[in-house]
Amino acid sequence: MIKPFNNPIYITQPILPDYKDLTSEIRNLYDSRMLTNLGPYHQKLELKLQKFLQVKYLSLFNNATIGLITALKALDLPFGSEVITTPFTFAATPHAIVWNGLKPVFCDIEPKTMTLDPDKIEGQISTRTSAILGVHVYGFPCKVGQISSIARANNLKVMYDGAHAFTTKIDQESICDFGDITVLSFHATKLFHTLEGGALVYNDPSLHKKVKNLRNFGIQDEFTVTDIGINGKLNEVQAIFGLLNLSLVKEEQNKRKTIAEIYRSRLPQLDAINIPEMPLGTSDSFQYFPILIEEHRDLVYKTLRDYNIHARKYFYPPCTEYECYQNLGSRESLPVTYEIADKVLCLPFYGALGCENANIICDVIEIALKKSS
Ligand code: T4K
Repeated sequence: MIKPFNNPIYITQPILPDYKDLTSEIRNLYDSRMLTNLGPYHQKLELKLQKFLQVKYLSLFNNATIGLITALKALDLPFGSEVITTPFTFAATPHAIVWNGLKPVFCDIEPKTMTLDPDKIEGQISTRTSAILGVHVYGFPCKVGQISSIARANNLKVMYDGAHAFTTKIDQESICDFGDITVLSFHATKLFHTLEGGALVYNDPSLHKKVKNLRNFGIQDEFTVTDIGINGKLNEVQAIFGLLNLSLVKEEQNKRKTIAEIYRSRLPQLDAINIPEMPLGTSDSFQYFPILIEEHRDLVYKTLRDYNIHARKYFYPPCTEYECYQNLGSRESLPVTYEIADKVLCLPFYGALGCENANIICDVIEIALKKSS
């Protein structure tokens, strides 16, 4: 008989650097007393990440939300203009639009990748539209080619929220190469993290100057402020964690791959369960493991919780159910979003989970679905 876990099994568990390595770097920090304001660890991490992801420009931020807000500001979109985005995302995505005095226009997603449906974007474009903000949800890439064509034809900027897509690639090319700016999250719940943190990635050198300036209050030098900037700086302790964690990412991904194989081999045997597949030619970031459950998602969620397994309904409800966005979409106008949000469940997914626990999670899901029949 399967017993509930004594300690909770969460959706994720952060990787952590070797304690001795960490303290030796912290010792250096004590000696230098340079704790923040784009210090040497910060600079080193920016360069390392640029190389690791093979991207042209990367600017670190203190979290992805401030990164999103700054990226939209850097694109210089007309105040009050409309940004087409997905309601199937974390609250930070539309919030960043509104924090810039812009209006989110929610467009439905397509069922395979759960990202913005390009065929529905055009119907949402008006004379007030200034940008498209797609989300590579769970690391599934948006249909970047089609979105680029639509943007080009309508003179729109394109931004991507790549909070879940740290190493996602399309045909060997980093997902961050597409669109004007991509935002990454390095929150503790992410595959690669700096406790809290994030980055903006882009190819345009003029954006680089602008982003760096906005990140540091718009300060040019000791006596000159040229932009209404923000404090988006990542501190040196976070940068140290980042440098040490970066060397653990590959191993963590391999462990997650093994867990994904267990889920993939066992769960599709259950009639109610579908596992979304990454499109051909794309490589997974192994950030989340979403499954879609017909009819009985909430029963599975609750049964897992009875066994102290904390799967998460990311992203239920859709953003259009939040009080602040209620007038901006509904089940009728966003049918695919609502259908996916009703079925989705993200399973615990981290290296230290181990094969045995992954199998127990599958057993409990089986038990839940038996109850339903
Ligand atoms: N765009 C998208 C698409 C996003 O998903 C997010 C964030 C953002 C933008 C904004 O990125 P940031 O500004 O945060 O960089 C979590 C994360 O806080 C959030 O970063 C993430 N997406 C979102 C999907 O998940 P919660 O409220 O679900 O987190 P919480 O505290 O319930 O954590 C989940 C589980 O992780 C816990 O049950 C236990 C475990 N955990 C968590 C933390 C914080 C740990 O083991 N250790 C920890 O330190 O939002």
